[in-house]
Amino acid sequence: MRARELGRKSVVVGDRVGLVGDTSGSSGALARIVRIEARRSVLRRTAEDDASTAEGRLERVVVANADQLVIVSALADPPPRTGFIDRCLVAAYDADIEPLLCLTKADLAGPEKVLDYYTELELPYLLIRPDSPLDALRSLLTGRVSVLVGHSGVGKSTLVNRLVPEAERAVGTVSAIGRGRHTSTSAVALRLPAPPGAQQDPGWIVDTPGVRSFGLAHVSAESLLHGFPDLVEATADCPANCPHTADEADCALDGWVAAGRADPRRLASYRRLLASRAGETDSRTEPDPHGRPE
Ligand SMILES: Nc1nc2c(ncn2[C@@H]2O[C@H](COP(=O)(O)OP(=O)(O)OP(=O)(O)O)[C@@H](O)[C@H]2O)c(=O)[nH]1
Ligand SMILES: [Mg+2]
Repeated sequence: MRARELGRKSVVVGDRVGLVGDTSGSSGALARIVRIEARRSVLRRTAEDDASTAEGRLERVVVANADQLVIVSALADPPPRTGFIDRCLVAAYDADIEPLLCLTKADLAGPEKVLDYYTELELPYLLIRPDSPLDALRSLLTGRVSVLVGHSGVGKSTLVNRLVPEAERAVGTVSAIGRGRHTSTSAVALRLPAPPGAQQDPGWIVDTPGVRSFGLAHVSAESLLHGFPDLVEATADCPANCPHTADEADCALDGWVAAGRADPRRLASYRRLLASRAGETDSRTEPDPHGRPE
């Protein structure tokens, strides 16, 4: 239980805490959390993008002390959404957490379209199918705290169950998505099993409930650009205080894309995020085959 002296400070998954009381862990043991250690990293998201409304500012800490953000996207059922992946990348760079793209359901569709969109980024990725060995993923998880994020139904808990068989995380049917049904309802950190004979800390994996959107109201307009390393270099030629929006005639990003140095879809995605933060467009009204927001 939380000690009263913590006040309103909330304890989140991944926090390292100080305990007093019976820390034996035996049945009926009672210990109190008296201290939350300084966090090495904080992954946040807001309910919406718009920082000018109370709801938009409502900030949630997804996980503390994560080293790696595993962005889980299915290649089909539900279809991948690069707008959502772009948002996760912005959040990862903002929190100084390394991103890893996990493309699941590779047995249902190919990754070409998604990978083509990210060719200019050195974004590490893995393809996952139900029968594929997980050695490459395991070695990227070793010794680190990794958090899985993604829409509902993309296979986060399925992956956790394969990595940590005794986790017994409930997995759902994809038909339930879009109706606000999420199979996982809270974030849970699980210690990864140590391979036989291994000396190294195997690391931790955090399963989270599916999110409909990844609001970025807490990220400044300037920091949004960090999620787009393929565009950053161009802005050196922008006028001072360039807002990088489409109506800014001297913004160097247009010339950069016209010269073929970055994918026009990436610039469009960056500008959609800028506009969405400014409250100009509502990302929820963008067309989506599943009627879900990015
Ligand atoms: N064909 C195929 N189906 C998969 C794969 N991975 C997961 N699934 C199926 O996708 C459905 C949803 O999987 P979950 O693991 O519950 O998804 P989740 O991301 O944890 O969903 P939430 O907890 O709601 O966020 C289940 O029926 C899984 O069996 C895969 O690689 N291929
Ligand atoms: Mg789940």
